Amino acid sequence: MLLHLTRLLLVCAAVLVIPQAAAQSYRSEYRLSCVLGSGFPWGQAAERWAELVREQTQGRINIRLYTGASLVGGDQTREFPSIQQGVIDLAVGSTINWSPQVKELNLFSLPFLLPDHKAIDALTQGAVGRELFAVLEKNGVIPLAWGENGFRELSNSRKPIALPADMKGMKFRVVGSPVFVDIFNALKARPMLMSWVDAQPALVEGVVDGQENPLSVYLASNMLRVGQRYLTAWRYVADPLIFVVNPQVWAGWSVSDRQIVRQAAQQAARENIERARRGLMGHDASQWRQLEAAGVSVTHLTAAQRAAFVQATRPVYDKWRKTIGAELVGLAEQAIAARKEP
Ligand code: X2X
Repeated sequence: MLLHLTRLLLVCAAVLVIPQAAAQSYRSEYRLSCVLGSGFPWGQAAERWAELVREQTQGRINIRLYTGASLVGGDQTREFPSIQQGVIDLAVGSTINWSPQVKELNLFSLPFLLPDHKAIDALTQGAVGRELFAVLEKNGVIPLAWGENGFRELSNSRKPIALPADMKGMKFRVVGSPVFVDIFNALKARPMLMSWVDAQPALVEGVVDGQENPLSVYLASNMLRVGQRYLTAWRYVADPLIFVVNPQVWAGWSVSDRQIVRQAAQQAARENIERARRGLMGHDASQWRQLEAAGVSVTHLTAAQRAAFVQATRPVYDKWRKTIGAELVGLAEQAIAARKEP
């Protein structure tokens, strides 16, 4: 009887002690990595996530934001391995920057796969999104929500671009995966891989003629000031963002705190997508108008011009379909075909 009681007491003690032990593994601060700062929808998304978590955990989880990919010396393509290794505890990262390590994430960089925002949603909010989250978990991170940097448009300092032939020989800064090198080579341009940090001086000094980034990034970093006067609305690829946590960090939190972190990521992501798309679409095209008012020369492609770009980059699409996985690409194509058009 006494033995039983002792055992029972030991079990009770263990039950009481375990959560405390887990609680003791909370750190005073967690490091959140992000490429862009609070002047951009992307940086705002990271800030919002940190703020919601701090508030809702009453400061138990205190997240500090590191922008400019500063935890990896500005080399944004090293961000993913650093999350795996625990140098970074949390991140709001772009599929482009993580695609060198996670080949499936190149899906969003297949040229002209995604015609509109509904197509992005059809992937991230459906079976493809779930499959990619499973891939990320296998790669040792905990994915929590999809956000958005945006459709990437083309800017340059030299001339309007409406056809692949206009790009011939021009130097463009690209980042991330070799798929971008393939795309710009297929268009007979000269791609130069460099980080966002290095891209700024390269644009100022004219080391490159142009670059590609979402309109929000073009506007917030004031690319007109560095001579990027010509903009082509070609929407050739998009980069969704992904909110993730390192698995050891995740395991150190109580179940209810994990729930808070997950829901906060989902809320910050919803707000981020809304903001990233604001001013770009039909009834509210204010971002485009803002550009034109500032003196940017904007080229909107006709259907025939777009078709010329699609055709020129088709071999890249076919090559990368195999690298990404024909099954996953097939699933994505089906989901896009079945979406409700905007
Ligand atoms: O470096 C870029 O172009 C940026 C900021 O858009 C990414 O991190 C993919």
